[in-house]
Amino acid sequence: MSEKRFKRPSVANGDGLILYCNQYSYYCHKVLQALHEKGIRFTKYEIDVTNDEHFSEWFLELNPRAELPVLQNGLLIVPGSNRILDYLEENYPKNKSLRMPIETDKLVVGFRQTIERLPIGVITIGSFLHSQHTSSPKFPFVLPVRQTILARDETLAHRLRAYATAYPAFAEVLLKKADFHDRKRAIIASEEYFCKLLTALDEFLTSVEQYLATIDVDRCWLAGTADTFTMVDISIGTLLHRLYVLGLEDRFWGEGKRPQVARYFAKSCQRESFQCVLPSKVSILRTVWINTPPVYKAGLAAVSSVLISSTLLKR
Ligand SMILES: N[C@@H](CCC(=O)N[C@@H](CS)C(=O)NCC(=O)O)C(=O)O
Repeated sequence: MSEKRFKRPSVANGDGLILYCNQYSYYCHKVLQALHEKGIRFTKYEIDVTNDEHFSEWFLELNPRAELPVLQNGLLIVPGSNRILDYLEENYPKNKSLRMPIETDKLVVGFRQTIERLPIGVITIGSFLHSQHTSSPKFPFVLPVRQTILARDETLAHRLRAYATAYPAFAEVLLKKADFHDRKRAIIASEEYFCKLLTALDEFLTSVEQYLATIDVDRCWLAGTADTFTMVDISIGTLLHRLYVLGLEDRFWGEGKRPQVARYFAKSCQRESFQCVLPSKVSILRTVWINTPPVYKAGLAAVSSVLISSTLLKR
C-alpha cells in the first residue's frame, strides 16, 4: 500500500465543473480536449496515480471503480470518458458541438467504435514488456520510467487486495479489480498476444489510411469539412499520439507507410485544443525524475539540466 494518506481535496466542495484526471491518461486526454474545444470552464484536479490516490478512500467514494477521469458538477458525479463526453454534449447545447453529423460516413462512425474497444492500457504496458517491437519511446515513457511503471504494475494486484482490507466498504470492487488485473497480466506477458494486437491496429490504420485518401486531409477533418472537428477526430488524434509516445509510429506510419495517417497526425498535433492538454516539458521532467530509480538519477541529472535550460530558454 502507498505510504501517502490522501484527504478529500477542498476543491471537491466547490460548485462548478471539476475534472479529476491525470495528465498522462489517454482517457483523460480525450475529455480535456473536448472541454477545451467546447470552451467550457472547469477546474482540473490532478490525481497522484504514482502514489495510488485513485485507490484512496476519498476517491473511491467518488468513483468506486477507481478509474479516471471523473467529472463532478456539484452533487452530480459522472465517471468514465464516454459518459462524460455525452454529458457535455447534452448539458452544454450552446457550446460548440462535437457530435458527428447524421450524414457522417458509416466507416468514420465505425472508427470511433473500434477505438473505444481498444485495450489502451494493455497496448501501453505490452509495449514496455515487448520493447523489441517499439523504436523510440518519448518522454516520459523512457526506460527508467517504464521500469518503474512495470514494477508498480507487478505489485498492483497485491496493493489492491491490501486496499480491500483497509477499506471494507469497497472490498468487493477492489478484489474483483485485483483478480482482473492478475488475468490481464497473464495475457499481456504473451508476446504472441501483443503481436496480434499490433496486427489488429495495422488493419484499423489501413482502413483509416484508405478513408483519408478519399478526402483532402490538409483541409478537412474526418466528418467531412474544415469546420466539423468532432469526437472521432479527438479519438483518432489521441490514439495516434499514444502510439507515437510509445514509440510505435515508425511501425505504423514511418518511412512513407500510411502517408495520409502521418499528415493527419501532424495536423491533429497542431490543433490548439490538443496542444493545451499536453503536459508541459517541466512537468514531464518532474514525472521522469519522480519515477526514476535512484541508480539512474546521476546520469539523468546531467541530461535534465540540459533539457531544463533549453526549456527555460524557449519559454
Ligand atoms: N472506460 C474508462 C476507462 C478509464 C481508465 O481505464 N482509466 C485509467 C487511466 S488511463 C485508470 O483509471 N486506470 C486505473 C485503474 O484501472 O486502476 C473510460 O473510458 O474512462
